[in-house]
Amino acid sequence: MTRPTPLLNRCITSLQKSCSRLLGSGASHTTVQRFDDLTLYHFRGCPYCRRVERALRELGIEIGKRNILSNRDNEAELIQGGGKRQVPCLRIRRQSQPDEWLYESSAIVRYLRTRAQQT
Ligand SMILES: N[C@@H](CCC(=O)N[C@@H](CS)C(=O)NCC(=O)O)C(=O)O
Repeated sequence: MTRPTPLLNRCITSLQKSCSRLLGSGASHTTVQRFDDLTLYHFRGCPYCRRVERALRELGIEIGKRNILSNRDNEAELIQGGGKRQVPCLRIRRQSQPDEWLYESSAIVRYLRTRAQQT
């Protein structure tokens, strides 16, 4: 068989990239990164939480999760630490500094994207 020309090679590479972008948009990562400093406060049925959970899957990030409806302690922890009863909320533990409690799904997804790129 004859070898593909450089132009054909470039076309194949470009097609492969487009396909993986299209297929990858809803797919999960094969490699998973675990971030032990992050915890997501959430509850089932919350559309904003689903948005964050989808981003976690797409980015291949695994973190701890605390459901505030199924566990009153989790709810109390969120209100006391974060200041309000709103989910999703991402708790970010920092060394020798107070924890950060990040509200707003769009801000959480942005933060997760940055973290995924750092490693
Ligand atoms: N703009 C916020 C909206 C979050 C939101 O409205 N969450 C609802 C649950 S879906 C909530 O926590 N409401 C307060 C409550 O249920 O007490 C975001 O994008 O995260």
